[in-house]
Amino acid sequence: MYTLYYSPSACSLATQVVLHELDQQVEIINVSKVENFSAINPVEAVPVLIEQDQSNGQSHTYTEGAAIILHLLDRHQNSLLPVAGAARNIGIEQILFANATMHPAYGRLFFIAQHIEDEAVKDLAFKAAAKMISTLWQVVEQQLAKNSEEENFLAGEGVSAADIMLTVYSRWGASFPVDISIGERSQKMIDAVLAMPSFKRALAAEG
Ligand SMILES: N[C@@H](CCC(=O)N[C@@H](CS)C(=O)NCC(=O)O)C(=O)O
Repeated sequence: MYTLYYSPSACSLATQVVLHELDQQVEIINVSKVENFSAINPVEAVPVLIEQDQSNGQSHTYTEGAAIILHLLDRHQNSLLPVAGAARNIGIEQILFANATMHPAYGRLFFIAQHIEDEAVKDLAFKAAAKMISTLWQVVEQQLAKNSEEENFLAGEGVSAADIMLTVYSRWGASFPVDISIGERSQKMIDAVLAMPSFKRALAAEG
């Protein structure tokens, strides 16, 4: 049994989608309703996952989105990450690309909106951040182009964990006055993930 701390539409949405794909029960808790979240995660960031061992009642707290997802994929049988070989390495690389490269690039948009007051500076900063994000989507486009049109996902056959993570981040651009260019194959991958019942269920659960 899992408990997931989330913020609506944040990166924690990807963790919830993965849990649904793995057919795992999860209780989700909105951090805005938690009084002392820093006691749970001193970084004060979601996702935080609590895993409860039913046999002995002990629980373990996991933080850092990529580590949480890799832990879940290790623990439960799945098709979101190839089990071995070069394909697995690519799948892990893509998860880390999503978490450590694309997520921080989008994170700049939130930072600019919150911390830069001068409108001209803000505009310049938004443009520079959007340019970087568009460059990263080109990298995604090139990775997708290595596969056939039918297998238009980042780690070969079928939707991978990295596809889910990138799809969650792709939704953030609409909240800012920026033009982000997403290639055709990347958009096709995003649309396929958005159409997954697990994605719709996770969004509905967040309300
Ligand atoms: N390195 C962390 C970063 C997570 C992160 O930035 N989460 C954002 C939401 S997408 C958050 O909770 N931000 C709130 C804050 O930093 O105060 C991870 O990958 O889990």
